[in-house]
Amino acid sequence: MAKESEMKLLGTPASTFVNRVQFVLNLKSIEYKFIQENLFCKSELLLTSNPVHKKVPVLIHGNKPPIPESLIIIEYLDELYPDTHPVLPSDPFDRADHRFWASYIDNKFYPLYEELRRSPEDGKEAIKKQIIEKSQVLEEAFVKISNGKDYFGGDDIGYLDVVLGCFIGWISIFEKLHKFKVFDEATTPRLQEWVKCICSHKAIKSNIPTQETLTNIYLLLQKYNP
Ligand SMILES: N[C@@H](CCC(=O)N[C@@H](CS)C(=O)NCC(=O)O)C(=O)O
Repeated sequence: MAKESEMKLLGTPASTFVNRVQFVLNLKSIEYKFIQENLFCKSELLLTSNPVHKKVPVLIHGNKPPIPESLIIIEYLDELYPDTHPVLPSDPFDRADHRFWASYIDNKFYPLYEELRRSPEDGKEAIKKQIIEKSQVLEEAFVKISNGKDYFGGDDIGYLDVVLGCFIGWISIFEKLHKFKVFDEATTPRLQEWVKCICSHKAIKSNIPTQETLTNIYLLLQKYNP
């Protein structure tokens, strides 16, 4: 029988969506057991814990049924431990606004990277242009939400910082491999500074996969899932 309070996280160390959950577990100083998955040969535990999507992350908290989907896990943890480093804002309007931008990041911004990876050469420039346009939209959101501070969350990391922050490693790989700049001094100066703050934050840096790991995964994806 699992202990009532034991936290288990099913994931892979180089998964962005898993990393964002790890960031929140770190911020809240929650101890957890990491159960490593092989996404090329999924375990019975993953298939039965997330039968609908069969994806990581999945959180298993004690004897409760498993919780899939990174944003749902993060909100669960935030409600469970509201007093230790809350990540969502307390004001209902601000919470709605942060959820809007989280949905924009997951459904409009990040999917373009997968499109870029899979696109034939002659389609890549148009996708890069869309990524840059969307990064400018995010810059405007950052300026409005951060209110002159270092993070979307203000003085310290909040919900949107972990939601977008988990993609920093991949963004940098795409910049190198596809020779373009997503966040830069001229077009997104505030987000460029934000990237530096995120990468050096103690709750974040230990769970950002290395550039070498991500490059190897990129090459594997190109080979087995082009
Ligand atoms: N919307 C999901 C996305 C999760 C996701 O795409 N996970 C990837 C790893 S980064 C996965 O498990 N992929 C395996 C597959 O697609 O079969 C979330 O936010 O948790």
